[in-house]
Amino acid sequence: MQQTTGLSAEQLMQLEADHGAHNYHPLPVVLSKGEGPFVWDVSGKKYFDYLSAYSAVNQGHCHPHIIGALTRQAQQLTLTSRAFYNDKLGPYEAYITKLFGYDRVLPMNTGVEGGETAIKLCRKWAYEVKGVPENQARIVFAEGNFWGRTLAAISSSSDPDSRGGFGPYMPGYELIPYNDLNALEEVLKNPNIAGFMVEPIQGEAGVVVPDEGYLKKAYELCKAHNVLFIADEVQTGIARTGKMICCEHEGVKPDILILGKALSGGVLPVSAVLASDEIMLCIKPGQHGSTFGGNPLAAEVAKAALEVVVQEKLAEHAASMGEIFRKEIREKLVGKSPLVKEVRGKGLLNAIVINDSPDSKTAWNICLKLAENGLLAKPTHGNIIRFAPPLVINEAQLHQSLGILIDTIQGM
Ligand code: IF1
Repeated sequence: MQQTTGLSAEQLMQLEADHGAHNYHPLPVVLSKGEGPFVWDVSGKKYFDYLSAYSAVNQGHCHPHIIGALTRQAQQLTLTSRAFYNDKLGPYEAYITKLFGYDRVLPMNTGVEGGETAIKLCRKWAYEVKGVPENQARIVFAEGNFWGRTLAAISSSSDPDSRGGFGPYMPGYELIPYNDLNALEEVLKNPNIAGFMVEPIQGEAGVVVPDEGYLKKAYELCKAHNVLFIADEVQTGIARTGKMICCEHEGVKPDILILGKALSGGVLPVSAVLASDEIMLCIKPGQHGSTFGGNPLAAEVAKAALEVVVQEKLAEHAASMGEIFRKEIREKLVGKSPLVKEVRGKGLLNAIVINDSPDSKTAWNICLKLAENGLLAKPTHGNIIRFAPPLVINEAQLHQSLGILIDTIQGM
């Protein structure tokens, strides 16, 4: 039975408008329930969720195995801090390191904290192992990167909206074009470069898929220059692109791997940084941490969330559903509808590019119409619409939702 507040959608939206910061511009839909690939609004209307909370809900909304772990552990012990041991962290750490093939994990909460942790770790390694002179370590990023909202994260951003008006910025970064191996080779000539931090597919930039071989070659260039390859798989990881991590498509094992979002199945903020002994043991007691990182509730939830991905073979499923998705969109929309220029993506991380300028309202209006017809998606950068349903969507549901998508766009 759905619990309601007794307030209308209009009243609920007005409360946010009146009392909340205006740092978001949501679609006018007020949700109050989720299950699998579906969400319901306060009036009981059902939608396909084609955003999955920005790929945090890969396992589907309120997955019983994850919610079971959450509710069991919530009644037992939620937080101890890392001043003491707890009985759930060790088993989780053993599980996640084995699953992804790393020596060690450092647990944090949000994705951006994972990125911060990776950079701190990389800098420490640069000074202690590589031999970079004090305070000289530099980290390379690609233009269009997005890894969160902290000052360290926006300091690497090339997006004026994310970055503008928040200076001064953090030093020690290099910015090169994405998908450009020559630029990477050039910047790596600087012996003080410690790491290259990159998204295997740029999410926020609009699901930008690099050329085949880019990641592999970038990794090899990093190796040749004794530079750490740091993969931000906060959005692309945990089966979203059809492999457990997206780098696997090119046989790359990152030196530092950052996971977040779906690591908890969207239940609470859980992130993780994975690395080898050589890298991870550069950080000693007292040098990094967090009140909530590694708490027993998060540990149980994350272990359960990963078990779902493994047991339900969500990576393979995402790969095959993604093939169907792109094939259908290509056959029915690309070039057929004057509105759709391109479809791109991997697994169930896809986007269509709308044939209009980034400052037009076309993509926003398509999303409003899609919502009316029972499918939720959100534009990014004005003229790109991301399509990322929960990976548990079955083939019949995929075809049904594709029907909504295709009919809506063809009808406009
Ligand atoms: C917002 C988009 C997604 C991420 C990658 C780290 C983080 C993110 C690759 C930080 C976060 C978000 C956050 C959300 C919108 C969003 C997003 F719209 F910007 F493009 F996912 F697609 N690395 N992505 O994508 O993780 O600290 O938020 O847990 O409004 O900021 P976080």
